Amino acid sequence: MSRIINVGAAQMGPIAPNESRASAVNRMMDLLRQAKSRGCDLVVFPEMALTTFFPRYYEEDIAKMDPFFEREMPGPETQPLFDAAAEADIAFYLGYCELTPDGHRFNTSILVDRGKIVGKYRKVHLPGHAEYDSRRPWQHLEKRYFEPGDLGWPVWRCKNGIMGMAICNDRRWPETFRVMSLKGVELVMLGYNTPDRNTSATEPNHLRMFHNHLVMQAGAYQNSCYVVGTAKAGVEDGCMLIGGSCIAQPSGEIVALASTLEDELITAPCDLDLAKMGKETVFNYAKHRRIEHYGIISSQTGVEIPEGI
Ligand code: CDT
Repeated sequence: MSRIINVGAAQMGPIAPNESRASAVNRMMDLLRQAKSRGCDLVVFPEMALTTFFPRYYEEDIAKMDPFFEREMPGPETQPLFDAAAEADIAFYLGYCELTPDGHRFNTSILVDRGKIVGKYRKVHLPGHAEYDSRRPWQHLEKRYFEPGDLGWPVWRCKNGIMGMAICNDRRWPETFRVMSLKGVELVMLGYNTPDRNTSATEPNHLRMFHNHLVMQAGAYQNSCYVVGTAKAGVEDGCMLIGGSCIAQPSGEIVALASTLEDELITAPCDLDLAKMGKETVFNYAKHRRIEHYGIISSQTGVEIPEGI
């Protein structure tokens, strides 16, 4: 039986700080309609797809940011997206900010199929800082507003494949992909909001896009899986976010690439059986991994230069 699924990366242009959930959801429903007309089975929306990327703003009292969080999912404003996707028989990944009933805040994504949440992921690698930094033109306060995810990287069976999720900065860390690929992942979905310049150090701006693709293509190749990366792009309240949404196949090659900084759907037929070749040959983990040498990867966080070298 063929395991070709049509996948869409539904890039979104900027979301203004005062843009309503209803407006963002309408934009996503329009992208879903396009996805239906192009035969998609699965659509990946960006990180924080319902609101502006608010960690660029400092608030002393973090509860003042609660309007950017969802207390229920789906809620009244997101239910129409769930309904439209169920009607179209399209599964989707959605990034949003989660406020739990007991007061925990996470940068979260969900996988929804047939109107039901089949998977939830909470961002593990939170970038940025926790306190106001006067040297930056804008802040990146994810460490202030969110707790690190507490769910690890589960994988789920969906659309005949094994699927996993990650969020933005996670793509820069090989551990993200490797944990999921040790569970057989065949397709990793990932939404991002990436400013076009590094505000913590001096670095040529073009490297932002280079690194964006470098890490997703490497993740796809080294773990023999598809990677679907979807941006929120364009100028949000004066802060430029890169686009470059793409679908990378298990060879590491990009097979679909966005060309705008606006709402734009890119699609590719993804043959999940293509993931088999790498998993059975070069990256046959059972045959080739040498875990006796990998211990410090999970027992040591920072660099410790060995004594006497
Ligand atoms: N949202 C998010 O995680 N953004 C970061 C900004 C750069 S920090 C290295 C990212 O990884 O794209």
